[in-house]
Amino acid sequence: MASTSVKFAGGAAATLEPDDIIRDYRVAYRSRQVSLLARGEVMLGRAMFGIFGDGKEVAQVALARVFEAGDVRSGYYRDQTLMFALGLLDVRQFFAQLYAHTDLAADPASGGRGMNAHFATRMVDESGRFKDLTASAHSSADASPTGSQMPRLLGLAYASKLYRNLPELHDLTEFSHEGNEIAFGTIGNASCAEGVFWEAVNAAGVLQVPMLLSVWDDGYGISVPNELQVTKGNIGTLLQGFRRTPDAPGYELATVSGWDYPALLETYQRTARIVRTEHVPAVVHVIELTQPQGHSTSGSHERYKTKERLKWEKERDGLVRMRAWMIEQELATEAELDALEEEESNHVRDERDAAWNAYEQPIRDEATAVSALIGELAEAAGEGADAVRALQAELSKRRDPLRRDVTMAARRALYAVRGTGGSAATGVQRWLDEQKPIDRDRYHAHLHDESETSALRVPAVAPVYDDSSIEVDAYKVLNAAFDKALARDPRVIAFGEDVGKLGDVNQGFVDLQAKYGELRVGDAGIREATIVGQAIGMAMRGLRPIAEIQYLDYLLYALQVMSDDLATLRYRTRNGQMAPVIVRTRGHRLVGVWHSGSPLGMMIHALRGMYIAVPRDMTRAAGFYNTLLQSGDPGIVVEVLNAYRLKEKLPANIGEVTTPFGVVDVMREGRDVTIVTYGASCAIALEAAKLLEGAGIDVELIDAQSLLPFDLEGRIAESLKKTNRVLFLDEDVPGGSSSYMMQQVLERQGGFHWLDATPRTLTGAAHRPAYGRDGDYWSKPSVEDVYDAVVDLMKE
Ligand SMILES: Cc1ncc(C[n+]2csc(CCOP(=O)(O)OP(=O)(O)O)c2C)c(N)n1
Repeated sequence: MASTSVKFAGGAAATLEPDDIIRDYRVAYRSRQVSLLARGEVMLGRAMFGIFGDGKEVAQVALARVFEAGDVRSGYYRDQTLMFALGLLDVRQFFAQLYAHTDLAADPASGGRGMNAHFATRMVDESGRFKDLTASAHSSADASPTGSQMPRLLGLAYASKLYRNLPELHDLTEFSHEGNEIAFGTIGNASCAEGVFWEAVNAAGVLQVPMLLSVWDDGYGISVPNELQVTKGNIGTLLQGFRRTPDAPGYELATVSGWDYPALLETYQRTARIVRTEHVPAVVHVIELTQPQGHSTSGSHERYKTKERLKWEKERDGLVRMRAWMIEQELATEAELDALEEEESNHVRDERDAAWNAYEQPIRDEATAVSALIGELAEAAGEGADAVRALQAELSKRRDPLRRDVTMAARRALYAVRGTGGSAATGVQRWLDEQKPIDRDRYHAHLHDESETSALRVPAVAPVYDDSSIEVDAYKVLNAAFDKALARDPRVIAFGEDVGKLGDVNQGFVDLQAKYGELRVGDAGIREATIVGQAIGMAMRGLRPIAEIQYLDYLLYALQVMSDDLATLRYRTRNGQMAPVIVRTRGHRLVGVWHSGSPLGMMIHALRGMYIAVPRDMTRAAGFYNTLLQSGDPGIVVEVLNAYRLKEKLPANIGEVTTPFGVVDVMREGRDVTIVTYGASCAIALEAAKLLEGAGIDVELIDAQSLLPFDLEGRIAESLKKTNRVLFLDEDVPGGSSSYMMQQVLERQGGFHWLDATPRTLTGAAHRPAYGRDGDYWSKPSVEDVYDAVVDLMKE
């Protein structure tokens, strides 16, 4: 083996010892073996689906060389080699995830929840607190939608900018050493056709953040070639307009072949140095990459690649080229590399077997236990014994039983004996009961923060009014609360369209940029998806972003990011990562198709994993912000547009007021009928209740206050015990969040038992509101509509 170090063009840091290079080859080769054997596991039926990083190995060992402790990755499913090289993943863990092993010790990225090759490190400890993120490199948790790593990547990089430029953050050394960390992104060439790619790339250029993005270009997105993905068929060409010049900030750009190890090393060393020191974003376009086994286990690439292309790919296989280069450089002999490869092949095979046994043995043990239990049941059963024996035989026959096979056999055995079987049946039932909490933990736990920082555990603090409490325009209540929050905690960062200089379109942040600076209260471009993504990345690195979406109607652009990334983050990492983001927005009735939205049904269905508050006034809104700021949960607060104009009394303790989630407010007590509503509809319902007094109808009016979660105390069902009638009122479409409220009350709270009349909903029309006050009157529920609906209900 050669003993001299190898110097690459580019000089400086680009010197590697031969042992380092051999280690890189070892990791790259190991990774290839993983791809080959893992594919076999899918073909064998031991895993449902496989997608692997073959063809990208050499680029990734070179990229790993420039990572430092504290750096963070936001990438996608091709990055197994990078993860191996960084020591953030081992072979056994890779296979454990392939098998969906639910033991966190086996699959620390997701505890069996993530799909194969969805990488993540544990950034949060068991008690729900951030670990010291600067002690090692980390990977944010991958998600499947192509391009979805981009908005989060922006935020991970932006956090470094804040940690560097805000001295008040410099002592938070468990998150950053003065912003010295790079956020590394990876993306496939075809995913660069996604809108969020361009939005994030543009924003990173505007913000000048330390982001180094690698585009792994293998020419295709599954079967669709570059020519049909991006203009000119070349993402690198398109990005040239982003290149920085002496008089205009922009991007550092580089192009390098994915099989050329020395060139890759040199490119990454040079680029990372610029990104880290100058805080300039960079894209490295890695071209001529290959995909030896095709896109995934779902189909073969021979179906869409020509023979010539397949031959071309073979010739450019990075492993083959790196091996030849090492021999040519006399870094290793053929025999030495043969030996290394054999060692790695054996290692990967052994680790695969160990991962499979660790996954399968506990299930086999469960199958044995249940088989014995239902065997006893067959003996004791008064009827159905043959059916139970058939279930037992079927279970025993399964070579690789799944956990569901075991549970299904136990449940169906009980169905078959129809209440006979005595103590044997009790034994089967006991086994099922014992599994319930275990399966809950495996498959349901950690949708929200379950630790002491849960938003549901933040103590409620009611507003306090004293002699000095004056009536002010409602926005001033919010403004005072935000002022206190910014003063109290340097991690609180507010941003959005027109939030900085203007102080937002309704003045919640007015004058606060002047007081706290542009980085604490800032303007953002018009880019809803990456406003939310920016907040996700920032929150994952310890900051407390309040990200504003100017109007609720425009939340749709950010909905994908919230639904796929933010709302699933804690769940998909099984409590390994969190992003306590606050999304601030304003909505409900104003005017017309695009400024009157109240699509709460859409939100509560798409955003499980977040909390959603719909406060009817700004004091309550301020209270929800204060609650969320103390918690580890992400949430959305929807402010009521037409409540800014009203007057509210400014509480003396506005900095401390907290509004609890899942607790309703009874606005008016009454005997005859319960109206359940929230947000802007509260004022409509209150006015209707006053009119209904004249008709001798006494309304109990309940403001839900938060929809996720919804009335945890069951207060509404209590109300139904008294009134026996209920109307669910809101501005969403028919069957939207009104139906959700109905399900929560009638089914979850058991409210159905107390009803003497049909439960009703009164909602907005099925279409968006027509423009103008008249359009509003006929599109959204009016006071008169509520009056009529209640009178009608009382007739029943
Ligand atoms: C939003 C979305 N659309 C479609 C898919 C299905 N899909 C998965 S991978 C892929 C191709 C991605 O190609 P590229 O970005 O070039 O990455 P590569 O797999 O080639 O590394 C597609 C279309 C997806 N996961 N997400």
